[in-house]
Amino acid sequence: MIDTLAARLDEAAVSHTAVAQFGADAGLDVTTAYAVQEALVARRLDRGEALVGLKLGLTSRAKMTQMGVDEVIWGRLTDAMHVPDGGTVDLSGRIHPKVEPEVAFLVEGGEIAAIAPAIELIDSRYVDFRFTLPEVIADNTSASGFVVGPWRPVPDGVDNLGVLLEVDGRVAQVGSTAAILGDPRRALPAAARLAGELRDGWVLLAGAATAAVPLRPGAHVRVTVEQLGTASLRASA
Ligand code: 0L1
Ligand code: MG
Repeated sequence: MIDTLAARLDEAAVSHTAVAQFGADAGLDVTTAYAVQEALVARRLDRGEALVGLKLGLTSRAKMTQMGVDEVIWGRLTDAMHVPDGGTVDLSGRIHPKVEPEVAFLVEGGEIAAIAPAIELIDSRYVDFRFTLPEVIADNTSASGFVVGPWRPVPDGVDNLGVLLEVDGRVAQVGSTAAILGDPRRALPAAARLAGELRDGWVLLAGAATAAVPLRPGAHVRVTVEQLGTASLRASA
């Protein structure tokens, strides 16, 4: 069952065609869902992609309440998901992408070595972006892409930095890093506990500071995090 579900999600991503939710008959629980995620990402690694980090999801109280859970979830990042800062995201390779403003950490020796403003691109492989908690875990927590702005040393106190998400120069979302686990630095112990490993040089996406917004063709997206700077991307036409 694990391989069958992983194959279905992989096919959806590769063909850019959403799949129906698995439904109660699949009997997916959280433990099995992480096994599906591992099998799903293994297919990407078999095609030559490399693991470059981890992401946390459902890190805000609002998203946890929405999903009826009290624990964050995690997913895997590969090099093929990386979009250079200021680069273009090819929308023909996506289903119904959204962007959300995040904070990224660079991990060295099990510690946070640097911090950067970031954009996560999420793109559920399920129809209408609808899923249960196990279903979204199996789908690698909707991970599809990420942009990391310039790295810098972690300033004192990153627990309440202003965050701005602009689309085509207009403010789309305003928030605070406080929405990320109360303090985004909590992402490190959470990721170590949940994923069991954090390799040197890995990127850790700590979570979203605001709700996600749909990524439309041709849109220019810029995220600004107070004291950290900006990260940006453009969507293909
Ligand atoms: O990164 C995230 O917080 C997304 C987690 C999965 C839920 C979603 O796709 O909105
Ligand atoms: Mg996210």
